[in-house]
Amino acid sequence: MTIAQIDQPNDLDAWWMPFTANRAFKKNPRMISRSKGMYYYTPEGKAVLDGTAGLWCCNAGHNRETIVSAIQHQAGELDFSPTFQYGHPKAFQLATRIAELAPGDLDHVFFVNSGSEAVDTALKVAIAYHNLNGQGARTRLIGRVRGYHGVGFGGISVGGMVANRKVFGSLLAGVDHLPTTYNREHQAFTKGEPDWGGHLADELENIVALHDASTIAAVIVEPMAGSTGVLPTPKGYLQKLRQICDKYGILLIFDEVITGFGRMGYAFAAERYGVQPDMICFAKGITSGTVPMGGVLFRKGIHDAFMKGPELAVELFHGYTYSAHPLACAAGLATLDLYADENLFERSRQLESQWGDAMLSLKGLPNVLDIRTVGLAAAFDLASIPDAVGKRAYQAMHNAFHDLGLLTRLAGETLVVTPPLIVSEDQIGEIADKVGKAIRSVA
Ligand code: PXG
Repeated sequence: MTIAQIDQPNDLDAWWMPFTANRAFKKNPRMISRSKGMYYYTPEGKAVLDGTAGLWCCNAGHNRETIVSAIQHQAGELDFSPTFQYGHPKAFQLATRIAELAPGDLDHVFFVNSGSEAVDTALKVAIAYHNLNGQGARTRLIGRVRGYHGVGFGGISVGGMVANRKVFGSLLAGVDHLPTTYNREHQAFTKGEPDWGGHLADELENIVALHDASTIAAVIVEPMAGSTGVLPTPKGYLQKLRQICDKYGILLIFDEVITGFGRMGYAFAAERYGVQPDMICFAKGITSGTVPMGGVLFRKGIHDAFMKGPELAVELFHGYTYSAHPLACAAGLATLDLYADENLFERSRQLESQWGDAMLSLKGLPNVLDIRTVGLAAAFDLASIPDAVGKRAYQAMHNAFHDLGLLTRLAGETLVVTPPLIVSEDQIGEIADKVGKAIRSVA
């Protein structure tokens, strides 16, 4: 039996795939069975350049030896241990390491298993924090149009991508949204943060005027909206949000599930913008995608507000069976070592300009309505085929995989590329070349 035969699934029917056009996939699959460095391999052994770091998570590239051996070793030493009322050393070590990377007094870490759980954790703690402070009327949560905060009920309530919300009922009550920061007329083909749009943070003043600050718990935003198709925040926007939140005692949450761990050239985008949020949600890059893990960083004052009452009492009635799973902690520690040893956050920062120029060089190709780049991320908005919205980008993604050997991501009619931070300068050129060919293939 050949390796290809061993790797072939025998039936595609039973697995209901997430965020996937299941019927189209099962008619014409894009199958991946191995990975190494910058590459995926199909069951037939064909190499596919990873243009997306998996799903924005494999920032250190694939199957890196130190991470693999840390996970293998951990599985043999301590497979699982409870983290309710018991601890294991690597959870404490990893929390300390993450707190050291975070700006200011964001010095306490709560572990979860995904970005969605990180978001729900942050939103719950925001409401509980105000409650503890005698401000129990502060329950409203403010998100942003085109925001993505995972798929829990909290996350889709503050999220602003209509397809993720519209068929799921009435969602959380008491949620409002800032407007999107994207405006093609003012921002098309911008490299980095657009000059236009900082003033849109002032919309928070209007929301406060409508609901009154005394009812608002928190604002949650992504420093760069990734899932919706790479929308960098305009210059000055996040700073302004911080000022308005401070003015009204509203907590500011940065959802850094995508922007954390090097995508924007820093451990956290908060550092890039010089803005200190009250909480940071993270996931994905913490283990370079190898073992599921997420978490929330809290400022000292928020954590300390809970450390009152009888010492034997549980302070926060929240947590998951797999919070701080030993395999995830081992993977996280090895991943942070690798990021540091290879200066990958700095590398991402140094490559950003070349990356942006390479991607923007595709301006002028047929059907390209806008190209946005920031950090090591880029998005290409394509014009829809009349009466077949989404088909052009889907076909481009499919052709890139099968004909060009490049993994890309789809967001509606937008193609997205976000490579591992180990991408070489030549591979940046290769990604631009192949994205260009994929776009031409659907002209
Ligand atoms: N917050 C943000 C900002 C995210 O981008 C989540 C929360 C949820 O994380 P989990 O681990 O629950 O999936 C995300 C996830 C894409 C893509 O192609 C983006 C995400 C997930 C899958 C695909 O843009 N973001």
